[in-house]
Amino acid sequence: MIARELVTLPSYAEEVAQGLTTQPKSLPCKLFYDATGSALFEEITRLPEYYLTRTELEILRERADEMASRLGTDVTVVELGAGTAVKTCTLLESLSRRQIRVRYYPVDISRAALHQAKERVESRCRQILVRPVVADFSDGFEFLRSIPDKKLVAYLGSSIGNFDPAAAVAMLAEINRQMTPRDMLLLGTDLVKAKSMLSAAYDDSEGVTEQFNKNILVRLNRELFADFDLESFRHVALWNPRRSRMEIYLESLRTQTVDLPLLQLRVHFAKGERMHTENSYKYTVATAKCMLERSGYVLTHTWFDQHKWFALHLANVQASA
Ligand code: AVI
Repeated sequence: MIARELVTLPSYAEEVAQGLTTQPKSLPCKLFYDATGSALFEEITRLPEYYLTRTELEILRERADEMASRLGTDVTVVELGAGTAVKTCTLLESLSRRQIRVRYYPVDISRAALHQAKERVESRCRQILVRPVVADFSDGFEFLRSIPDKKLVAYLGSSIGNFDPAAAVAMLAEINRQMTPRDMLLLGTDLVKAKSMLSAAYDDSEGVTEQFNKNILVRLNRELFADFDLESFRHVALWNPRRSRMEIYLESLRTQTVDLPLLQLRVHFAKGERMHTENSYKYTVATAKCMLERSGYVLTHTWFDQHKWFALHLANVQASA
């Protein structure tokens, strides 16, 4: 017996209840990222099948000088969702060869990750001034206004791909509203490619992505006292060419009932029923350009890796009419 009145419900409780009582069932992908989920995602980025992270890093390494020359001087780098700042170092180093002082504002929800980011960048490049910003993007992007210099706002890692197109445009437009006409955006998008390669990236042979996906259930068991049986669900990753996205599900392997006492819910799953947990949109240059234009930017340049698996787009803020 759980005394409900003594337990504070997590902020996501309402969303979970909604997702489990609507057909088809779903769970919000933001639930992936507790401490275990973040560590599992780090592991995913090192998997041979998950080409995204290393390919983006390759572009940044090979094109950093070219990027720096396009950015001009006196630019401050603000990286949204910076994590431990593994990717940005090379670009910061190239910038610091061109200007006396480079300022770097890594922005993340995780204080621990930001601490590591500061240590990493400062140890590699002494002339870079690191100013970590702890922020939750669901509270908006007003903190960008308090950074006075000409800014490069970097949003890397294909994180934009986890938003549906309308939400992606809304978010990029919100960022845009906090930018000045001399600021720029550097956006990383994964590109449309062969189904076999995409499927492998989201259903790796070691089962790390499966563990990452099921970690949502582990979290609901721990935080909502739910009784999901992990063995009774399987990880499913499907390419949807019509919507240009990978779709991630947890599929029920049997007819079963799950209790979520804190939500006063008993949820029935049919055998083979799929619960949606994440989308990962894949872009072409044309669809990325369109998304940027609809959000108030002008695409000025796109860099690719040698196979054209991933793209980094540089965009200016559209001049207002
Ligand atoms: C964080 N995001 C960009 C990852 C992606 O590729 O969409 C999340 C992920 N989901 C499964 N594998 C990786």
